[in-house]
Amino acid sequence: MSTTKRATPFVRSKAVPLPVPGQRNVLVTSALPYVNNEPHLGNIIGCVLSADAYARFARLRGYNTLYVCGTDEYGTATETKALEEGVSCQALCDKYHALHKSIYELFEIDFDLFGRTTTPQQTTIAQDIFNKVEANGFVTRDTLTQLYCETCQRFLADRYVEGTCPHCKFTDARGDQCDACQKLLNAADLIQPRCKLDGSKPVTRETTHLFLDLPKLTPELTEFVDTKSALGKWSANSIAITRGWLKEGLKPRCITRDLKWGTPVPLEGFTDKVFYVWFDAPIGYPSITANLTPEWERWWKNPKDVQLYQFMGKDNIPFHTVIFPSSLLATREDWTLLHHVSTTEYLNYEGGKFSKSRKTGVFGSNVRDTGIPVSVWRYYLFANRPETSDSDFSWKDFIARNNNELLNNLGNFVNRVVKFVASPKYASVLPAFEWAVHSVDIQLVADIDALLTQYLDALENVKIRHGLQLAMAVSARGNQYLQDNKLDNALHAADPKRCAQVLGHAANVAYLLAALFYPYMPATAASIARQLNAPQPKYPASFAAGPLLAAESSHAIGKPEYLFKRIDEKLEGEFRAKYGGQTAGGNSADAAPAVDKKAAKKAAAAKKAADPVKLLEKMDPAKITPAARELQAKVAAQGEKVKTLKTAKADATTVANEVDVLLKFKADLLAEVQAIAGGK
Ligand code: B3M
Ligand code: ZN
Repeated sequence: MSTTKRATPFVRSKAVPLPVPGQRNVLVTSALPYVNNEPHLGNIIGCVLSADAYARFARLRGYNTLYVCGTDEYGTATETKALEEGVSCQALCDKYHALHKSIYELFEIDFDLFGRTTTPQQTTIAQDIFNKVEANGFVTRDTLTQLYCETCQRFLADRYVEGTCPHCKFTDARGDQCDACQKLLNAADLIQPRCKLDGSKPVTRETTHLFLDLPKLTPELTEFVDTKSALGKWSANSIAITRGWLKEGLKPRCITRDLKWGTPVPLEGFTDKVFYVWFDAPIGYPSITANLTPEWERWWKNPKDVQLYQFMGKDNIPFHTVIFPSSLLATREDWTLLHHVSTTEYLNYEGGKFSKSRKTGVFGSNVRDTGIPVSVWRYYLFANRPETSDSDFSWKDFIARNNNELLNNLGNFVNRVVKFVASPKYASVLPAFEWAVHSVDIQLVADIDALLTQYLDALENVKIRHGLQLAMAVSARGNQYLQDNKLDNALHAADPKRCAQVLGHAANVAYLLAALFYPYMPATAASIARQLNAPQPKYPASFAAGPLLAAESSHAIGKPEYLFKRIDEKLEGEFRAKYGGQTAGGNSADAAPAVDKKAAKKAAAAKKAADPVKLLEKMDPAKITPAARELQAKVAAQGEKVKTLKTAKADATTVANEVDVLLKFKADLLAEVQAIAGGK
């Protein structure tokens, strides 16, 4: 069903881009995906695809642009998955790195390099950063008590421990969270803990770890946030989450782990430990660049000339706005620090969650299997990019957007123009014409110019979804122009001069569309340029300034191609049946085992019954005591705090402590509510 050829006339130079002083130099990164899964549509729009649109825009604008990404390969996530699949960590990383790479190739993500974090460059740079941070006095030590399995001879990360939940006594609680009562746990608090790997009973052991002294770095980090968040126009949620962390007060952050699979710590007494992934992973950005060019420091230690744009899901924010900048500041070197952070919320699938195990949702390789061209997928994901709130993938909407927007608007416009020129009366030669002399043409040019200005402004500010709407508006304006001026054989017969004018303006709009859609649908843009037999389009400073194509002399065009094809609405049901989603019989999420459903319902009911906030809401307001009101406010505030910490992926201990405070407030409130009900 593929209609747009992938061959692109927009061939990039193979030379590694480098920043040039005095020019605009843009360094683009997207969050490094873990190597333990196959990415789904939500993952794809959440980082690599969004960054790709911006990087393509920046290149087309003529900025020196470098876009790097790669797989995040160290840490427990990899170890766990390798155990599960019964392979070595290295083999697991190789497998998933290749999988990610092929999916991003399918999606036409134009990285300068899609690398990985398990390279010698990573070790060198991470250890070098650490050594400087340590020499400058920003590393502290602390001794923790952790579970140790004597059979495995290793400290057990929380997720390697199971046991009885201290809160609800569920016997299969995980070390980091209880699936029955949902409470966050510390593995050390489990009753009768057991090692998940061999079932034996772990012992407690003391272990000394290294900490990044965030309290000491707070003043300069605050200054960095104050200046950069305004300058780089950070998204509202990234500012809120970062300020939340600062307000809360930064605590020393543990940067080492008792693991094998990671970058070794180069400090006497700690050489059997590795760096914690979240200290190590962001260093992947410079180290991947170092895998591309020995001149990587020209990008990464050059804040005067380079602006760093980082793309990620919102749960990654504090690691990029707090932890990583702190590590870099503590080196006392002049690093290129975050300029603009672009974050996404979550993409849902048919009103539910993507889930590999439940076979719900579209994953990378499914996209290939559908045979629907990647341009359509890219378009849909950008049009529904969860920029300011969660959004939803639905097959109905997907098909409708293809048929109504891509095919009827953009495809129709370009096809009408090219086909008309290709017809025998013009024999594929766009005639010379007068530019913007007729009042109707002057208006068209002015309207498109205004849209172009807005489009450039939107993309400069990384408003990716809005930029796409504006590109579509240009196409719609083109269609309206063709309709108003009745481009057809009769016009050609009656007034060849006017006909050439209409065609000339329309062809120029089509050519501009190739530039406007290039960041979003590169294959589509390439097809438009090919059909017009024109070189890679650039963004003109102004559309009104003069035509991009033809005018004074005639111009031979290429062969018409169909940009898009109709997708039969009947396929909606078929796709749902195949990839999950709401069917007449109900939501596929309901396909979960009935026992699960029952247990979950029971747990929810029990929770509700004991929820003092709900009880309070049902009460006669006149009876509610000031003490109850006060506790109610405390519960609400503390609930918010816990929510923020969880979204920000604060460490488990911090969250657990705050959850305890919340539970205490709730218990107090429940007692108060019961007292009121009992007629105190
Ligand atoms: N791998 C987490 C994630 O994929 C992590 C991002 C690292 S970015 C340096 O959500
Ligand atoms: Zn529990």
